[in-house]
Amino acid sequence: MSEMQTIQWFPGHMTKTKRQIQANLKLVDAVAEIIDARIPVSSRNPDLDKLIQSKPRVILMNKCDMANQTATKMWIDYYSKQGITAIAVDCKSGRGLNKFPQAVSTVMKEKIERLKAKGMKNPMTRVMIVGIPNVGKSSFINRISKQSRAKVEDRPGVTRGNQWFTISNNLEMLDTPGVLWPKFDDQIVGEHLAFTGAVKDQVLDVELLAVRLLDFLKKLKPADFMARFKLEEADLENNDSYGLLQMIGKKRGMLISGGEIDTERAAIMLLDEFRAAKLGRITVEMPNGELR
Ligand SMILES: Nc1nc2c(ncn2[C@@H]2O[C@H](COP(=O)(O)OP(=O)(O)OP(=O)(O)O)[C@@H](O)[C@H]2O)c(=O)[nH]1
Ligand SMILES: [Mg+2]
Repeated sequence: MSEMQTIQWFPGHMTKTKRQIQANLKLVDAVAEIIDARIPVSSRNPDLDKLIQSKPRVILMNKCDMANQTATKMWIDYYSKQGITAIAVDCKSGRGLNKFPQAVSTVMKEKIERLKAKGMKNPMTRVMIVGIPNVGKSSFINRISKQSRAKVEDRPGVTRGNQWFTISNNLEMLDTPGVLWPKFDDQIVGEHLAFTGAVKDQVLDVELLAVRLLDFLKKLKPADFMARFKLEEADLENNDSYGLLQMIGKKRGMLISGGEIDTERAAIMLLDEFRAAKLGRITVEMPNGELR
């Protein structure tokens, strides 16, 4: 069980988290915001912009190995047009992380130039990581620290209690990420977080969630999904999503006594396979909002 499944966000907890992040923000020059490349809207914290204000930021579109490559490119383009630097990363394998130091330099350019003009030779940039639960914050820290053979050092006096990773001779990272809440007051956001496994299943009816996922897959028609369950276009047209769930359960031989289809088991299987990207590399949210 991961840490995120035990996190309960309640107003007092949110206030405390906000304060901690605000305190840590004072120690850093920039923020690395980790989001899930499959749900770039739903995996962002609604209050982050207000929290970090004008601090330079790099968006890390994590889990890009499970997202649609074209969609990820569209998102990076979309951010770029708004003047936001975003990079696609896969913190499980480490792919894309080599672009991180350059991305930080890009967002820090003005400040670094100002400091250099004042005579500072090699100004240090300190970065902190923020993101919602389960988005890959720890994986990112583990990966980037291994790649840069980082030392973990305690710096009493400068930042009591905080540890820093040295990424390069001018880049350091705070090793404690800021865990933020998602926008859970929006129903669609809640569903998308549940599709990807960012929120626990117990809070949602698993069959209902599978039906909502099938509503989405029916429109998108991903080739891997169709092939995996040997579905034809006509199957999608002639069945509602619950009918489709029954069909999928039947194809997998998920029956209960009396020959009835075990739709609960089928729902769990479908969600598991979606979360493991076995139904294809699927991005649920697009910059133009088409899929919402
Ligand atoms: N496929 C894939 N899985 C990833 C990636 N990054 C993280 N994961 C997986 O996502 C899960 C959560 O990753 P963590 O690094 O623990 O996420 P976290 O943000 O630290 O989570 P909390 O500490 O619970 O808030 C783990 O099972 C990771 O293996 C990625 O880029 N690709
Ligand atoms: Mg973690």
